[in-house]
Amino acid sequence: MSTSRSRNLITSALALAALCAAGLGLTAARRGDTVETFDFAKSTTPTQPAFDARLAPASDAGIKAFRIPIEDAAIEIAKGVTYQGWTFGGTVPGPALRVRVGDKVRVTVVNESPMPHSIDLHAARIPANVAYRMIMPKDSVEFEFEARDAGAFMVHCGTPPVTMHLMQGMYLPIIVDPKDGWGTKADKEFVIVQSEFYAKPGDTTNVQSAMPMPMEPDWPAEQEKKATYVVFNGRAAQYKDNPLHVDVGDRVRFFVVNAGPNFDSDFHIVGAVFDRVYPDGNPKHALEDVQTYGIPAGGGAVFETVFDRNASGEGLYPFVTHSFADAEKGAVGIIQVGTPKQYAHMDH
Ligand SMILES: [Cu+2]
Repeated sequence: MSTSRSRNLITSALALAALCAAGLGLTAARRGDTVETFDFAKSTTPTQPAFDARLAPASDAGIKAFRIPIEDAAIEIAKGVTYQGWTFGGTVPGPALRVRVGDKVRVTVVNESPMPHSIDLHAARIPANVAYRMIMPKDSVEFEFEARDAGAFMVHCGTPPVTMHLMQGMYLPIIVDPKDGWGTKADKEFVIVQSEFYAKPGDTTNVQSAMPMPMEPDWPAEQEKKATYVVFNGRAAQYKDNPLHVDVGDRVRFFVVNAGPNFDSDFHIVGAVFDRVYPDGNPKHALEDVQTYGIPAGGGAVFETVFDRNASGEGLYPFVTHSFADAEKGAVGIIQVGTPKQYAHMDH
């Protein structure tokens, strides 16, 4: 055997080994050993001009690791109205998490605020006393669970009084996709979290400032369930000025979570009918051709509709909670399909 030929053989063997390694890598990826990390101290959901409701697909990574800081933040709960909130990740709602059934979900919550908080993740089957324990300032909690149930779930702070931590803004959505997807291909996906704010003007005693003070929690109003604002994604009526954009013909999937703390959400799109609703986000529960679907506080559902050219085509479509006192307090937005030539007058 000539030197050059043996060298070629060695090269081939090395190439084969490399291919095998690559193959093993693929198998590993398919087995779901790949870890994808999301650090919400480093990436914050844009909230201007409106909270970004668009949702990217979940990746193939079988292990998804989320690091979520708890921090106090001034948030805008209506146009020009600020509120001194407590947050997951600096926004209200906190960042949307997205995983698939079968994924291992690693959660690390770091308390960077001056008071005790905790996390309660409705998508997890896990001993609550361990995962959902109190997290003192500067402390953190870390746990892992396997996502077993598809759906749109609420995540929130569970520190007593829970209502106070909810009215301060401590909630976020987690979307769990079915193992084989939702059965239909959506062209656009959005996440919408409904919640209430109970707010009163901030204390101006001893404050000399030209700026209006942030609003503060109104505990008696909350106990009487007299909401100041009812909102989608943390700010009253933000999607009226900044509609959600879709194209004519799009199948659109909405993941709706109702964080409450007190009201139901009666989710409805004016001018459309839902082809499918998955109560609690379970594909086995699919309902067809639904006008309005109620989501309890602490619940979620998945909605699909198609903006067909010859039906709900080019135009403007308000989405609301059909409990209209709540819509008038801010739980209203607009879906803009295509580029309508003129804006119809709409009072929704
Ligand atoms: Cu809390």
